[in-house]
Amino acid sequence: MSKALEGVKVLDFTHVQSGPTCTQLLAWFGADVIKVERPGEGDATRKQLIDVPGADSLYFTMLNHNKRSITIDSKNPKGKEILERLVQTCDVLVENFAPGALDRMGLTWERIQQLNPRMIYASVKGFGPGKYEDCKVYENVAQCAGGSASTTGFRDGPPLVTGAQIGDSGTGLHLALGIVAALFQRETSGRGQRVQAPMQDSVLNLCRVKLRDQQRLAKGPLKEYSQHSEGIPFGEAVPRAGNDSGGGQPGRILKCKGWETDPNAYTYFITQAAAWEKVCDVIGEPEWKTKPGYSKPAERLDKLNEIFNRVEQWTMTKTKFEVMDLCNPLDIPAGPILSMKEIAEDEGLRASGTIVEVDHPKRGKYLSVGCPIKLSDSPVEVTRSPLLGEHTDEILATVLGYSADEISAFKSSGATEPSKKMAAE
Ligand code: CAO
Repeated sequence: MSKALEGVKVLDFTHVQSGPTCTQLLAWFGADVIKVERPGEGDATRKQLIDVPGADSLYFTMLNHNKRSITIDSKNPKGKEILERLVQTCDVLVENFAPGALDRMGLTWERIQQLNPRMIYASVKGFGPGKYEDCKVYENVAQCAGGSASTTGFRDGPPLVTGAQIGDSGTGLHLALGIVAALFQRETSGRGQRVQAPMQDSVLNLCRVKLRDQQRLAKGPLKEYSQHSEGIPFGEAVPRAGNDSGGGQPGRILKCKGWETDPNAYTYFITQAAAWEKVCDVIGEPEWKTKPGYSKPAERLDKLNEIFNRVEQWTMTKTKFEVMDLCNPLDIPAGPILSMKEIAEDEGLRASGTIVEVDHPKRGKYLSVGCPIKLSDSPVEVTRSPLLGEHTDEILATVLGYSADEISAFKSSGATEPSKKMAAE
């Protein structure tokens, strides 16, 4: 069966997490992703958080499946020449270097357009144009600058970053969509274009509901926030809302049986208006169905703490899975708080290919997250990440059409070896 992006060649100049997430998705959809790495060193994550001595880290392997690796010193004249040849041959160039780094390699947008007017040139930077545009940015900086940290955590605690890598992987997803849209437009325009997804903007996009609440706040208190039922006045900015539901249906994280010893014995529980009568029955408060002040959603807003405390008395008598099993048939939305251990063992996620076991020549078998997006006509087979420079010869021969003699001439130019400066470091 063919793949959705079959025939698309991606020159992958990405490193760390944001860019590699994007190009991994493109590879899973069938693109030929050629990862260009610094000779001798490669993507810095290869050597970060090492758990198996001598093998690429899980950080690297889990973000670089289905790619090929070529080592090129982009500062060596012969290396520059090869890079320009690759720009002429590929459809997409993806990079997430610090601002200006690609320009300093000689690959400005103007030069790229001269070399290949059909090239789609996609970049991740921390910030878009403005006073911070030259900053280097990592995940948590983006979470803070994009509005996530100020709205995450509890009102009486400090801002919090989330475990979900919304700054890096979230931006990679945004960039991948931009690239696919640009490839589609190129079908009619015949031209490439620039695609930019700043991390701050991508995080903000994921925090859209908080900007919604910022504007609602000007009109009065946010009644679905628990601080409203606690009688605590709101300030000028959207506060941290703990585990309150971000939607119109009140929800909280509640303790379940075993919470005293198991840090994940909790459930998310939503008192959805449509299921209110069933909630009342299941927790043993049937009179709340008709009781004034409790029967209508708007009347309940100042009593959410009392109501959730009562629901929690019930959930504490059940395991998180029993809560799920009892609530689901009644259409009461609830969900267990799953640990990473439980997720790793989840049969459903394994069956769907979202959790996959991959074999690697240097580290053996390991678990990874497969492609979470399922295309019925473009199935994904996850293959291991490349070793550093593993496909240098193959790419020179098959993509650029180099003969064996040309490949050895290229190699003796030093462009695939660590530069003296790098070797000394
Ligand atoms: N050959 C020779 N040199 C190479 C090379 C190659 N194949 N590949 C990279 N380099 C060089 C670059 O040219 C650059 O050199 P100069 O600064 O001298 O021009 C240098 O390596 C380092 O690149 P960098 O500045 O991007 O790397 P860094 O480790 O200092 O910064 C990061 C990392 C992530 C902070 C920065 O790249 C960045 O801000 N990227 C954009 C935002 C982003 O994606 N952040 C998310 C990262 S995941 O948390």
